[in-house]
Order: sequence, then structure tokens, then C-alpha cells
Amino acid sequence: MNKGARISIVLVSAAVAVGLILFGIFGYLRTYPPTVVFTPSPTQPHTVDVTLQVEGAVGTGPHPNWVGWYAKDAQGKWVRTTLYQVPEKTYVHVTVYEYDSGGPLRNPYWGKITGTVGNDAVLNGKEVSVLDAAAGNGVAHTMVAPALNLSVPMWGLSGTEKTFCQSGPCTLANAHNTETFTFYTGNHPHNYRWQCFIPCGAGFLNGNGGPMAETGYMAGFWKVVA
Ligand SMILES: [Cu+2]
Repeated sequence: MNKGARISIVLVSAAVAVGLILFGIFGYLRTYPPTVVFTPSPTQPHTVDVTLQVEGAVGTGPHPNWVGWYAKDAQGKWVRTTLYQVPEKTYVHVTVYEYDSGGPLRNPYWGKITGTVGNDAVLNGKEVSVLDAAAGNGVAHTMVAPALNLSVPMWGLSGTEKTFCQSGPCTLANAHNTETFTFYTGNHPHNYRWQCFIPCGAGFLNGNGGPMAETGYMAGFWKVVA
């Protein structure tokens, strides 16, 4: 085999190797974090139940100390993700278990509940339409999807609770607040971006880096599908 043929074999093999590596990396990026799919039961069309939890330290993955969210999948397993797929024209009944400490809001407006059925939520069994973050343990995180007009603040805990969850996924044996609300997905299938509006990325510039800037922690999508 002459020199030219050998060089081209080496170059082609190198290109194939690089291609495979890039395909692997981008394949991983395309599917990470995973999307949890919520489907209605046959007896209850146009409604889905979504159970989420949010905590001060997710406890798993590349950043175990970051704040973040989990979703319960169809098998009842907690999946660390912020990507939730729901059908269009559907009432989404959301239950959030909140395990993190809270504080006053930089903007009290974020304490208002909007975009839910009734513009309210039920916090630990009590109906609420606004959370006064200047009182009590304040607000820990918010679930805000601007294009759905959805904005729901999550009431915080005291960090000194005896059973405070230090590392996720947390269990109901840990101190928590339970908040439920319902929103309608509408008839425009779309990936609706959502994020927490509280700069909760402790240790990052103005609290806005790290988990605030990464899908899977404090930002994600409600994927509304036809
Ligand atoms: Cu947050």
C-alpha cells in the first residue's frame, strides 16, 4: 500500500472516531436531563397529576450540592429533572413538596399566585392567593412559566427544622410544605419555558448562575404536546 493510501486510511479513521465521539456527546446532551411524561388515565381524560419536589441540595448527579427539582415518574420513581411533558387541553394538577429554607423576596410581586385555576393554590391545606415572604420562613422557590402566565411561589421552611432534608431526593419523613395548584395547558402545543424567579444559586454572582442557569435544576420546560 502506498503512502497516500495509508495516510487517507488514517485520516478517514480519525474522522470517523471524532464523528462517533461527537454523536455520543450530542446524543447525551439531547436526552439530558430526561423528560418525564404525564398521561391522563382513561377514566379521567383531560387531567393529569404531576408530583414534584424541590430542595436545597439535590444529592445526585454532577452537582449534588445545587438546589433543584425532582418529578415523580409513572413508576413512582423520583427523577431529577425540570422537563415535564403534558397533553394540550388538559388540567394539570400539580403537587409540590417543598423541602428548602426560604426568605424575603427581592420583589414582593413574586409572592402572588397567577395563571392557576382560581388564581390560587392550596398550601398545607389552606387556600392562598399570595404569599407574604416578609413573614415567617418566607418563599424558597417559584415555578414561573411566563407564556402560560403561570407563577406560583413555594413557601419555605426553617433551616433549623429537626428533620430538615440535607440532601435529595427527600422523603415525606423530612420537614416539608405541601402545595397544590391546577393550571390549564391550552390548545397551543409548545415547549413553555419555566424557571424559578428567586436568585437561589448560592455562591454564584447575584445568585443567578449555577443551578439558575442550567436545565434540570431551576429552569426547564413544560412540554405541551398535541
Ligand atoms: Cu429557586
